[in-house]
Amino acid sequence: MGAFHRAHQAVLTEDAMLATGDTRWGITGVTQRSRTVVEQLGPQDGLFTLSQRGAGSGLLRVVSSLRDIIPGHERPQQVVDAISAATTTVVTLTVTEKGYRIDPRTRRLALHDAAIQQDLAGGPARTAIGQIARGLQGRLRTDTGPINIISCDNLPSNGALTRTLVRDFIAALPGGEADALDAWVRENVAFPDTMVDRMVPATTVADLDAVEQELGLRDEGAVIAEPFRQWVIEDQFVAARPAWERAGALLTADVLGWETAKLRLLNASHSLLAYLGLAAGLRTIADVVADDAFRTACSRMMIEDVLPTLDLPEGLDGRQYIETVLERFANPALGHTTAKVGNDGSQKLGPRLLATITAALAAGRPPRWAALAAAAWMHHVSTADVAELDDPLARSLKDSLPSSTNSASIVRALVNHLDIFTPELAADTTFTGLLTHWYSIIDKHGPEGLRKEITHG
Ligand code: CS2
Repeated sequence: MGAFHRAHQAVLTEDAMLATGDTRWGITGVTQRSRTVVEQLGPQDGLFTLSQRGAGSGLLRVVSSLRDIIPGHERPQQVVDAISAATTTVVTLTVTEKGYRIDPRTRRLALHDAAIQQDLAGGPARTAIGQIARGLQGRLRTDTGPINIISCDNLPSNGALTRTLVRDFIAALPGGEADALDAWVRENVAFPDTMVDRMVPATTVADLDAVEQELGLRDEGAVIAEPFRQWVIEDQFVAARPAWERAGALLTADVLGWETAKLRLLNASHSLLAYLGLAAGLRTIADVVADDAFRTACSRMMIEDVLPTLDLPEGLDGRQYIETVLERFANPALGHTTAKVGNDGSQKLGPRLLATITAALAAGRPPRWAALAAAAWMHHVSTADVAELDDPLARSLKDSLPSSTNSASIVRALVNHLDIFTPELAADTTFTGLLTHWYSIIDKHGPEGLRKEITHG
């Protein structure tokens, strides 16, 4: 029940109800780790304000689709029971890349993960995948019928991936539990792929104060978002759902093209700008894209490195998409920080950049700008202290760094971190050459040298 869910699926669900008059829907939100959201939203009956920032922002809006919130870490069984309930026919997931517990080398469920092992051993499940699998087990046992599980995270083929992870969990269950449940899941659970898009920065105290000024009430759960929003969902459901298409969602058989374009163009550029900004001491994405050289790097990455790798779906014009993305990044009112977008790099680099890099290398095109993104990330990893490095692999990344400050050694150490890069990429001298080139420019010549190299190099 983070800010992204509130500003995206909760709003589209309410809009679907408004458009159809079918007001039977309501959301039970779940928090994974902390009580903050429960404390913010509980006392205000789940109501929260959406404040849109930027051109076309309009009035504040109070959203009312959230009915209940479960603090998942305190009452994990209640989460499982909610997934099993006959009244639940949709579960959406916004748990970020790391919330899926993927083994990066196999792209399967990380069965060695301590929390997954605990969930498999019985007792109330605490991981998202464990809770879903246990919830489905409850549905089979109590005959509550089919359900749609909808991943809304920025991962390639997020629906198929979620299905694989849930089935991996089920296959690892002890005794005779696995087979019957797996067969039931195959028949009764849909895992549509989705592409979700809306930039939602973390709400600050200043944002809450601004909302209070305008609303005349203190809303502890207010969320800030850009006016733009998009949801493309694979039209593959097995149970009732809100009429999101009436709220502007696109239901289609081909989500892959949309999803790939968004991850490789928008999210990859976002990461590039975040690490360039962190290297140059810039606070927000809008500050970075306002810098001519950095904007050039971002636009050239999309046009030269990414666009040739894409198979665009009908209705998506690549050049126009790129222009819109750059305009959205430039939104000065959003305050999306480079620190926030730059967090969890170890989880984001793979889905956002590596397919582009691999495809460009295979086609004989040096992925110059995508390599800059990875090199700038490496610079962030090697210069931020461990507490500042907001990443589940922070400790392991720091431990893998050499004692020398030589650019080539640092690049070699990080590119050989095989939870992030593939052995093929680590061994590719065109790629490692580009990484070392960019890394040493950032390291030796600072932001000014980097701007010069981008512009004239
Ligand atoms: C961002 C995304 O924080 C990040 O990593 O790139 O959250 C981005 O804002 C959304 O995917 C936009 O839809």
